[in-house]
Parts: sequence; C-alpha cells; structure tokens
Amino acid sequence: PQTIYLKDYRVPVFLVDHVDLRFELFEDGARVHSVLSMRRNPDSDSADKSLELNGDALTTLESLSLDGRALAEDAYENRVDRLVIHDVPDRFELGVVTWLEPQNNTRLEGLYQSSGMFCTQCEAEGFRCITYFPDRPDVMARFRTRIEADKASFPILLSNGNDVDKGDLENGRHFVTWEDPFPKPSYLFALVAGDLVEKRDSFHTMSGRDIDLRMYVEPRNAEKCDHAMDSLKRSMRWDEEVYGREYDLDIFMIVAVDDFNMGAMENKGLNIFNSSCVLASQETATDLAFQRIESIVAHEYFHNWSGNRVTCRDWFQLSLKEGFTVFRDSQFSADMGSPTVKRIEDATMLRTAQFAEDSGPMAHPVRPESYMEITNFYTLTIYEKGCEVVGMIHTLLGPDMFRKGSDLYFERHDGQAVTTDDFVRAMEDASGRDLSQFRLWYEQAGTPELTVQDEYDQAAGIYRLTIAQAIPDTPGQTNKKPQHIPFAVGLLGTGGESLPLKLSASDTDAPTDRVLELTEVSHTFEFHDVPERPVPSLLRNFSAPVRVYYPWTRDQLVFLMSHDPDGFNRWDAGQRLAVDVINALVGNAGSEAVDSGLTDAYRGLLTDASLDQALVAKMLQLPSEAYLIELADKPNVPAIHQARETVLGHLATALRDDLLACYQRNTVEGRYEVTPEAVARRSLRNTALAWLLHTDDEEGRALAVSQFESADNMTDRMGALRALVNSGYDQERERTLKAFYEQWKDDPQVVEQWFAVQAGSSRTGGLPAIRELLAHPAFDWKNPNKIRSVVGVFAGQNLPAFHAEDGSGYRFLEEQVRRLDDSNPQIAARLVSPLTRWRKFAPVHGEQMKTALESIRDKAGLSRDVYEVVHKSLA
Ligand code: LEU
Repeated sequence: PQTIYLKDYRVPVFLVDHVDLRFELFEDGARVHSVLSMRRNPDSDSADKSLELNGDALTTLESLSLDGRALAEDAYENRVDRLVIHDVPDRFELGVVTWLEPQNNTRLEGLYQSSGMFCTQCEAEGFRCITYFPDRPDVMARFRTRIEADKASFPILLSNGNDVDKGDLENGRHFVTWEDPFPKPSYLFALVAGDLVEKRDSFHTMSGRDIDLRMYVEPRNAEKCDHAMDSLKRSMRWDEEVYGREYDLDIFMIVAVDDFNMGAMENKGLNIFNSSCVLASQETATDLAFQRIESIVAHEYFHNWSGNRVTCRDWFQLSLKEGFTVFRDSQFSADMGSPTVKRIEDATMLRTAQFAEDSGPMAHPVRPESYMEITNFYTLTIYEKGCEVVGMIHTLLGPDMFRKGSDLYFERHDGQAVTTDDFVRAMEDASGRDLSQFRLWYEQAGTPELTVQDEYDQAAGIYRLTIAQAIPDTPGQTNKKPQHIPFAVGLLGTGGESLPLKLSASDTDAPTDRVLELTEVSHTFEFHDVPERPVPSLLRNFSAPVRVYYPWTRDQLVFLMSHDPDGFNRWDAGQRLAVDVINALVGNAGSEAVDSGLTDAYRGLLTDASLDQALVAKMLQLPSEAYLIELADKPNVPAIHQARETVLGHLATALRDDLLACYQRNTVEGRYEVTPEAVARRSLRNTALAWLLHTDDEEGRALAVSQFESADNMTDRMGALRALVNSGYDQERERTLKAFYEQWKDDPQVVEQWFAVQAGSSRTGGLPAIRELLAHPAFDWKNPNKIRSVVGVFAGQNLPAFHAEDGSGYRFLEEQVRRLDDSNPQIAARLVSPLTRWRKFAPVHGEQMKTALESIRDKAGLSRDVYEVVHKSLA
C-alpha cells in the first residue's frame, strides 16, 4: 500500500459545483446515476488535462458520459480505485452510472444494508464506494438526491437537506427528492431507506426559527428515543448560548442503525448513529450509556458548525473538527452534569488509553504527517488529545478570548475547508497571544513527561518548584523541542488552607490558584512569604495531557485526598495512593502489606456523607488493571491482577460494615433520574455491592440477588449481575445470566451488554467461555457491536485471560483478526491494537504477541487497514 504525505498536498485540479444523484434501490443491488457539474479550479497551477476520480472495488462502472455524450472506451482508463478521463474541457458535465450490491457490503462503508434498511457511511472515504468522485474534503458541492425504492418495503427515503419532491412510480415504487442548499464535501453525504417509525419534536432557535426534529428507528425501538431527542434539544440550546451557533436547515434528522463501524456520523442534516449510541430507556440502558448518548448526540450536532460549515482541507486535519468538537461536547457534558466527574472520566481515558497509544508503535501527532489508511487515524490521539490541545488554548486564553477566537474562526472560514493552523491563527488574531510554540502540540507526538522538584527555604520563606519537561521519542521523531504547557498549581498549608501564590515579594493580592506557563526545558518558580513547607497540588484539573513525576509521600497523598480544593486532584491523589499500594504488592503475596492509610482514607470516603457523593463515587474506583499496566515497565499482568485483587479483598473485608451501610444509605425509593446525584447514588451502591461480593459475603449475595430481581433500571440490574458474575457464587451467576438473557434476547443493545459482562470477567471469561459466546446464536460476525462486546472486551478488559501464560489469548485474537480481515477490515484493524504493544511486555509475552502479529502479517490478501497497523508495529 501507498503512503500518503501531508507535504504532498495540492489543491484539487477540478471542482464540483453541483451533484445530481439518482439512486434506484432494488433487492439485488442499487444503481446510482450521478451527474457532476465540474470546472477547472482557478487556484490550481496544474496543466493536466485529465480528470482523476476516486473509486473502489465495491462499485461497478456501468457507463460514463461527458456533456451528454457517452465516452468511448479509449477516452478513459478504469483502474478500479481510480478513474482517469483524458482530455476534459475546462467546464463540463460528467455522467457516471454505477452498480452496487449493498446487501453484500460487509465492510459497512459506502452504501450497505443493515437489518433490512439501506444506509450509508461515507467518512472518510466511503463516497467512492458509491460512485466515482473526487472524494476529498476540499471539494465541496451542492447535492440533489433522488431516491427510488419499493414503497411498501421502504416507505421512508431520506437524504441531506430538505425534501423538495416526492411521488409514486410504476410497480409499487416511489421516490423522494432531497436538496441540500449548503455546499459540502462528499464525506457528509448520507442516504437512508427503510421501514422506520418517525418521532417528531421541534426546536425554536435564538433567531426565532422553528426546526423540525425527527428521529427514525425500527418500530421495536420506538420507545427508546426520548433521551436522544432531549439531548439534542439541550445541545442546540447550549451551542446557541455558549458558542452563539444556530442551526441552519429547517429539518434535523437522526437515524439509528444496528450495524455501524463507529459511534455516529454527522452527515449534514441527517446524522446516522450506531443504535447503541442513541437508543435508551431506563430498563435497557445504564447510566453510563445515558451519559454517553447525551455526549454523542451533542458531538454530532456540534459538528454542524465545527466540521460541516467549516470543514477539513484534507484528512491530516481531522483533529480540526474532531478535537475541537470533542472539546465542545466535553464542555457541554460538564455543564449538564458534574464538571469534576467529567474531567476525571476524560483524564482516565486519556491516561489509560491515549498515553498507551502515544508511547506505542502507532504514535502519531495530533496532525499526522502521513498515513496509509485514513480510517486507522480515527484515534484517541486525534480525538482526545486533540480535545486537550484545544482545551489548553482555552486555559491560556480564558473563556472570553476563546469565544472571540471561535467566533472569528467560524466567521472567517464559513463554507471553507481549512487546517488546524487556521484554527490556531484565529485564536491568535482574536486574543493577540502568540501561539507559535504552542503549535508543537500539533506537530510532535508523544506524552510530555514533567519532573517536579521542590525546595523550601525556611529562613527566606521561599518555596521553589522546578519543573523539567522531556518528550520521549516516537516513530520518526526524536530530539523534540520543549512545548508550551499550561501547568495549574496550588499550595496547601499544614492545616489544609490554600496559600497565596506570590511570585514576587511585592505581589499583593496573589491568587491561591495559578496557571504557570512552561515553555523551556526547565523552569524554576519562586513563591514568596510561604510560612511553612507546603504540600504542592500539581497539574490541577489535569491542565495538560502530560505525565507528572513528583516524589509524593503516602502521607501527602492522604492529606491531598481530603484537603485539596481541586476536586480532580483529590481524586488523583487517591489514585496515586492506590497505585502505590497495589504496586508494592505486585509479585508479593500477603495482604499484610496493605497500607492502613489507604483503608482509613476509603473508610472516610464511605462514611462522610457531607462529601460530594459524585466525587466519592469516582474516588472509590480503584485504578483499573489497564491503567496499572500502562504505568508499569515490562508489566507482569497476572501479578498486577493478583495484587489489585488482594487490595480489593483487603478493603472489602476491612470495610465490610461501612460498605453495607453505604449500600443501605444509597438505596432510596423514587423515580429513575439521570442527575449527577442519582447517578452517584447508584454508582456508590453498585460499587459497595461489587466489593462485598468480591469476598463472597453472604449478605452481599442476598442483596445482589434481590437487587437483580427488583431493579427498575438497567444500571441496578447490571450492577447486580456484574457483581454476581464476578463472585464465587456459581449457581446465582448461572441463574441470573440465564434469566437476563431470556428477558432481553430480542433487544440487541441489551444482548451486547450481556456478552460484555461475561467476556470482561476474569472470573468467567476464560477462553472456552469466550468461544462459547462466539458460538452463541445471538452472536453475529457481521455486527461490529457484537464483535466488540466479545472479542474487543476480552482483549481490552479481561487482561489476565488475554495475557495468559501459554499465549492462548494472543492466538485467539490473531485468529479473529484474520477472520475479520476479509469481511470488515476497519474493525479488524481496530481489534489488532492490543497486540501492537508487544514491546512493552516481558520477553516471553512480548515474543508471543509478536508471533501473533507476524502470523497476521502473513495472511494472504491482507487488507490495507490491517497491513498498516501490523507493519508499523513490527517495524
Ligand atoms: N465523524 C465521526 C465522529 O463524529 C466519525 C466517523 C468516522 C463515523 O466521530
């Protein structure tokens, strides 16, 4: 496969002003008639007379015409993924007719069928699977789309924009024509045809327009739309209030699709969602799912401005829309719920998974320099690190200047396809700040490491913090330059009070919270009038995506856990303490060594009802195995697993009565609500239950069984089921799993959860059990959600089994990747990821992982997607 480089970017030679599409949908395939109004791009200096269009093996070319005349065979060259038409005039109409077989499209790119309906996924390069086209985001055109299909089977026919015409045709067929007034890149094109129910609502915009909101779902999901609809309306209001952005079309549509490679897609006016990211009811979705749906609905809606109105020039700029939009949806979620909890969740994901990516063989900058297959670059780095980078600009500029910057960006670039650099420039121009060094965040990969040293000069009353930064080498990048890092700090006195941060002796009115700006390899900051040696609170609210090293004592961590006014750092101190305690036990059997400081701290959290319960619920989650592994050098996975289990067991035993009291205190009658308080209550209750069952507590067992049976919502039902699945109560486990399946077997979103709770359990998810799940009638190799909930969860969460001594977990993953490579390469390339980190693991494991990768590499006809990941990780 070919590598594509950012430095090779050239403006398109030909532009498309208008696209006229006619889709004829049949049972055995689809015919697509396309007429492109094209002209030479005045900004291109190319003298090339030939026109190049992208295509794909999924499309069969039936005919080609230029200005209405059929093209002779020698007038063009069809190389399947590229169509070259020789000698075209400066302005012309190109007619292309293609034939597709959506019913056989298992890649789920372009036009495909899912549960009987037709749908599309065009980002990044799916439009070329529908017809030949200059399929690149800087070619923006107006689309008109006519869809024809059997009226009884496909009463609903949707595309982007407004429906401008409809009517009946012969043979029981009908058509609808859609027109999108906004020029857009082909990746934002969408089409849906199916027998769907419609849910309607409306939204009154800030300028007084009424927008027609519609959700389309399969009839069995009709009752699962309310939450997404409410989330949509909240998002629309929020974007008006916080960013001044109003919706621009008269209709906004959301469609739920069962077979979908990703989460959701922001097609103009017609967002298409993976069912699991949009459908919810209290009985079928957990609190986590409710929150996720709210944030994904917001994310896709926000793309209408950050992505659609202003789009990407090329795919190297992907983070322009994704990083910024994740930042916008995080702000929204923080405003809707608890900002501290949201920050904790984002930082957890970043530190566990993005840091891992950024130190592995696929590490790449937020703006990559090259790729083979762009779908491999829909990564945590582009999305989450990209979000952090925008967040740091927000921190450096402050909310008001940031808003000025975003206003300028939207105004300056409306209707354009631009770069991350254009975004940064708008921020600079609006604020007057120089962000030239800051731009390195887009160019350099790798997680910066900050080493902090301190020194207290009692006589002078001066406290010095010295912060040194280093950025590790990553593939293709060495000797990196220091970056511009906003580093938020506070200092606490022995009584827990916040000390004023005087950067000079004359600094009156000093704040107790400051954002220090690091720009050099090492910086020393002096704080004056410090009466005693303080405890530093570093990188407050996780002000930058970096690792911080400071020799905290356990006493300092316990102190910060209860005194830091920064909620994030309170939580973080607890995490650091737990990590330290668990790590001390790795490879060391007895639990005598579990620090009583940790037990006491957790007891304090469990019993003090005056604390913010949402924060407490987070603080009671022990660091995950994945995070512990990420932190370790040559991790011994079974030993880490064992040590964590030991600590959990010790805490559960020592705190048994407090856990029971916490469980009871948080058991309250009342209507199910997804407020931060109610979510915290359920989370605390389910954590208490899980801990009790960890030690096979009899009372815990009885509580779990009764909670399972009486729960009126999925969070509590799943909480009880998970606790039982991970307990030693075999009978109850079997019985509840069976009952659960019987009750929900017709609901795919619930069945996915049922698969996942088993595949992720180190108690039950051994390989034989995983293979049984794959053989289960509800499992479906064509459905990405099912694959993720069994294979993905096994390799990503069931870490002791995945890293089994005999290498069987690795061979299992190898087998599944090889099998999926033909049918759905995008999913296969994602699943391979845990193996790519082979260099991190101790010799035997690393070798076994490498062998598995080599075997995948040697598969005949390996897809470009998997090729890129495997070759880069073996290099
Ligand atoms: N643009 C989508 C998103 O919002 C991703 C796409 C590849 C389905 O994340």
